[in-house]
Amino acid sequence: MTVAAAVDLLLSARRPVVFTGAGMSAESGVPTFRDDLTGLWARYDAERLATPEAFHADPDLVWGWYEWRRSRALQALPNAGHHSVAALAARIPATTVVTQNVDDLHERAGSTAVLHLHGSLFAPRCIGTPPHPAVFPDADEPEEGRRLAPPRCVSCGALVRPGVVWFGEQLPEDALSAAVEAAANCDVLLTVGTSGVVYPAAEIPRIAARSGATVIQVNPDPTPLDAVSTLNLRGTAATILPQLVPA
Ligand code: BJW
Repeated sequence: MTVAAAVDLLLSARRPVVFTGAGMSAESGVPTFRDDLTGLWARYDAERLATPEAFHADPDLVWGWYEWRRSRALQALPNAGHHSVAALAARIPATTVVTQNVDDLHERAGSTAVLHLHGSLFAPRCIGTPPHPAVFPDADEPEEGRRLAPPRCVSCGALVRPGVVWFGEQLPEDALSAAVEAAANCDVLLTVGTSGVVYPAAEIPRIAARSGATVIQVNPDPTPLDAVSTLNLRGTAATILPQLVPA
């Protein structure tokens, strides 16, 4: 299948799904999850920091890391790929956008009702029972990052934690079931910038493929999702997506 055929397929889709991972925001300057860490975090491994165990063992380290990432995400701007995703949904209102990203760049490009499978950097919550949202102050982050004690919940005094989904935690039930349903009922699924190795999110394109949808993948590198993709477009989100959704 050629890129031109992919454009026709995508723009004539009745219920497209766009499924995105960290590569979607890479050209906005947000490092991918599996890029080497920098600054104060250079000697740590992201997979080990993104766990409830790490937060309980060293809350200042983990909260500091998330505050550093939140400040980087705040400074970033949506790239041409995010704008193309929003443009697709403007052309085909039945489009569903499912993201594993914890930034808000899809929303800032104009996408609405984005399904966030792994939570958000901007929705901290208290670790008390039952979990409840928490207000937290804006930190003035140094370039290299810093250890930082998490704030305490004003209503119950428990620690505030990042509102993201860590390894071993349940994904938000509503977002996951809506994403599974959209994948099972879509005719085209566009997967962008994900390594496709973190479950259950990595099932989303596989569900679409099993249900008979055409899967188009955009990624500069091979991934395990190559096997379920009808078309593998080797390139970056900001260069390929504007070709798929011409202005
Ligand atoms: C570009 C680009 C450019 C670069 N343009 N592309 C089945 C099998 C095996 C294991 C499991 C399984 N089911 C569950 C598990 C365990 C685990 C898991 O999947 N582990 C695997 C690593 C082996 N899953 C879980 O623990 C999940 N929970 C769960 O299953 O709970 C079950 C449960 C049941 C009952 C009770 C309790 C629990 C939770 C997973 C949560 C993942 N969270 C993270 C962190 C979020 C917060 C944070 O950001 O800190 O989510 S991990 C991390 O990976 C993050 C990402 O969303 C996610 C996916 O990463 P992504 O987006 O694919 O990024 P990268 O960096 O991996 O890849 C970037 C890609 O972009 C690359 O391919 C590049 O080539 C490409 N690229 N530049 C386009 N410009």
